[in-house]
Amino acid sequence: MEDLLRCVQGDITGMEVDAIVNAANNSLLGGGGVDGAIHQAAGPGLLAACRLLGGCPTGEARLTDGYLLPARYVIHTVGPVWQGGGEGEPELLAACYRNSLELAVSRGVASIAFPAISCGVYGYPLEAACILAVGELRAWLSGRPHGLREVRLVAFDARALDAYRRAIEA
Ligand code: AR6
Repeated sequence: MEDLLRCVQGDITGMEVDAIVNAANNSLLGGGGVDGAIHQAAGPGLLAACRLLGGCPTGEARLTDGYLLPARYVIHTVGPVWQGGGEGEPELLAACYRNSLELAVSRGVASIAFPAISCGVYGYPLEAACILAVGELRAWLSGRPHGLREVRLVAFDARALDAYRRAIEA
C-alpha cells in the first residue's frame, strides 16, 4: 500500500496520470494558483464544462474531462479557508481527499495527482495539511478495494516536498 502513495515536486498540469485534482473555489469558475494554471493548460473547454456544474460546496468534489491536459480527468475540489483551525477546517480538508478519491475510483481512475489543497491562497498551514493528507489517504486506501495504482502528492516547491516527505516517513 505504501508504494501507492508518493510525493514529487513539479507542475501538476503536465502530469501524465488519469486524473489531476484541482484546488478550486466554490464557483468552480477558475481563479489563481493551481486552479488558474489548470484552466490555462486545459483550455476553454474546461471552463465551459465547469459552468455547467453550478459550483461546489467546500469539502465536496466534481469531475470534468481534462481537455488539453495530459490527464483524462480533472477532479475539482474546494478546500477550506484557514480561519485558525476551529471552524472545521481539518474535517473539511479530509473530506476533500476522501471525496476526490471516491469520485476517481467511480470512474476507474488508476493514477491520480493531488496538489496541496488549501495551502496557498486559502492559508492552511503546510505541515499540518501534509500530515492530514497522508493520514487521510492511507486510511481511505487501506479501507476498501479501489483499483488505484498510484496516488501522487505534488509539491510545487522544495518546502512542500520536504513536508510531504516528513509526513510519509513519520
Ligand atoms: N502545480 C502544483 N501545485 C501548484 C501549482 C501547480 N501548477 N500552482 C500552485 N500550486 P492555491 P488554495 C500549489 O492557492 O490554497 C485559487 O484562486 C501552491 O504552491 O492554488 O486551495 C482558487 O480559485 C499551493 O501549495 O489553492 C481558489 O480561489 C497549492 O498548490 C483558491 O485559489 C494550493 O495553492 C484556492 O486556494
